[in-house]
Amino acid sequence: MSELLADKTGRVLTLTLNRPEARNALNNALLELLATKLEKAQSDVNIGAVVITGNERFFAAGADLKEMASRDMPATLNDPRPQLWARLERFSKPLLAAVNGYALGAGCELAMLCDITLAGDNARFGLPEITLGIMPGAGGTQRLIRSVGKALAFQMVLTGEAISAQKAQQAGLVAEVYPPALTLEYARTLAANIAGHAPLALQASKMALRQAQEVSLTQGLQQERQLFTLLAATDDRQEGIAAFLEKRPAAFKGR
Ligand code: CO8
Repeated sequence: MSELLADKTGRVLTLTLNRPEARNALNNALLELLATKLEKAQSDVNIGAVVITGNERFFAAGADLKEMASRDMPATLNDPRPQLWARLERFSKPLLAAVNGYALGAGCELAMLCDITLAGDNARFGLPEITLGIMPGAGGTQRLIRSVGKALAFQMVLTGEAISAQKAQQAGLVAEVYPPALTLEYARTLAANIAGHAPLALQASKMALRQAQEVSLTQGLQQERQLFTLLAATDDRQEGIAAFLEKRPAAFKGR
């Protein structure tokens, strides 16, 4: 069976990490599968949003330590993983994570790369790299501090200790917490709701929100205004407003 399962229901693609014997550790082959699926989903007009999930006990236990063990400094310098992560980051449609159980190291980094993270109340988010004599290398320090702030980010990275779903929600890492058996179902429902909106407006919104974490307020406001103006040229903008005024559901076409 594939290490990455794919299911398309309506406009939502669900990608399930499936290496239970290795606690869904993200080896290069699995990252490659994930990147390839997201690239296909990017150009598929029938996919409006993607949910990444694991199983009820493990989202992902981090980078594959058996694969990493043999990598010295020159091998790490030429590691394909930064490129693989860059391919995941390029996905411009809404991306959700449905996390049950452990999201550790690169697993936590994958959840943080997603736009909305939903968690089961058994979820544990942590960056245990420090306990292995290394440090986070796929956005762990950068995304975590932007998401949860200085105090908790330093605590998590320097101790390597994981936090609960409830604490992650209080800190802003997680949007909603559910009973584990319902996490995926709620994530797919939310993704379906999102995927019903105008695709170009979704992508522009995602771009603007992401930019907010990178640029000054003045630059961010300029970019937001430019994207807002561009959307005025879309059929879906006319349709969305007309549908509201005519008291009917909008029929968006993605143009
Ligand atoms: N990599 C490879 N194999 C793993 C991993 C992993 N991360 N985690 C677990 N496994 C394997 C174990 O080796 C074991 O295999 P085997 O049966 O052959 O001995 C099997 O999964 C079961 O493991 P456990 O018995 O430990 O399972 P438990 O259910 O008792 O515990 C845990 C589950 C809590 C998840 C535990 O396995 C654990 O702590 N795992 C390691 C977590 C960790 O340290 N993750 C961080 C990895 S480092 C990282 O992610 C750096 C990212 C840098 C990215 C840079 C990109 C450019």
